[in-house]
Amino acid sequence: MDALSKIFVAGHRGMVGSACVRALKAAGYSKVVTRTHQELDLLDPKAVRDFYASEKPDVAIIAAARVGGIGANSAANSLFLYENEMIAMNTVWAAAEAGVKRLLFLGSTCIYPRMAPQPIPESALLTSELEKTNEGYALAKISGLKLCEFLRRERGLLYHSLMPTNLYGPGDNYDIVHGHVLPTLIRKFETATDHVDLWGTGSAIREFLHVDDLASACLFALSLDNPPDVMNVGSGEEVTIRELAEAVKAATGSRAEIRWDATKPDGTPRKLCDTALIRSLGWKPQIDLRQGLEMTVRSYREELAAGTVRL
Ligand code: GFB
Repeated sequence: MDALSKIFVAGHRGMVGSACVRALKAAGYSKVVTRTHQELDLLDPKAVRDFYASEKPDVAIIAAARVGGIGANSAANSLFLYENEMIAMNTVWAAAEAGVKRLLFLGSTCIYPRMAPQPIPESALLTSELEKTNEGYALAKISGLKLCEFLRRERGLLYHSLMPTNLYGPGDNYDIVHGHVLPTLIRKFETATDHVDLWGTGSAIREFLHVDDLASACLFALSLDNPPDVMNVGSGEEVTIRELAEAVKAATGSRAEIRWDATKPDGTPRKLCDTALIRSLGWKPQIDLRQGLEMTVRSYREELAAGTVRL
């Protein structure tokens, strides 16, 4: 990939896609191609084939997906499987058919087994059962990364994948029911009067990565001549949901009392990815959780004031 490459970013209005576009532009890539959902329905194979045939990008970054937190996933595994499978198959297969030479597919560390060894190495893929709350999403992402792997082996195309840990940052979805835990907690503390109701027991352990760090990992992966098929991307910083709640409370300046609703699921008990591989090749994160939380509370307030926040 060089400064003159034409780069298609699928999902440029989402948190990950928009961070990739910002990072590409900041790095001097001026030929970035995007399409809104109205302009191109990624669930429609013919529309996606026609798009690649007419635009002929050199590189594609597949950041489009139906995403959501534990509530959204567990209530609609069928939809998460169907839409993400279609998006993955259409965007990757049609790219290969159109002769796109390089493609970066984005997944998630929820593709790994529920009881994977911690920190989770890439080799844990498909070694035991998945976490039930997000099985549909995980299966679709596993199909996508496998399709990239097969096309690379069979056709010599440089298609490869990154598996980021739980992400947060500007442009996140702050929907209380469907959102991921970190943005949801920001909104709950920002709108609380005297208490906040949080889900589960607070004992689950998660790792969080700022989306701008993921975007830098995407550019890094695309700069490698012979990237691994699958690489984890994480911060290496673990917190319990209880510790996260205290950190969000501090970052928002809230005084609300925290109450736990143990009737709601904890999900995977622990999810820390092993990032030895990407670090050994020369990438590392720049934004720690405390700093990232402050930046994100600020961007939430700005998005709210500008009327652009996704709720
Ligand atoms: O980000 P999250 O919804 O999803 O975090 P996962 C869920 C954890 O946060 C659970 C606790 O332990 C919840 O019990 N939690 C506490 C809350 N309060 C809340 C709350 O108000 N809202 C939410 N959402 N959680 C997702 C997958 O798993 O991770 C996706 O479902 C994807 O497929 C994503 O892989 C990165 O970390 O459990």
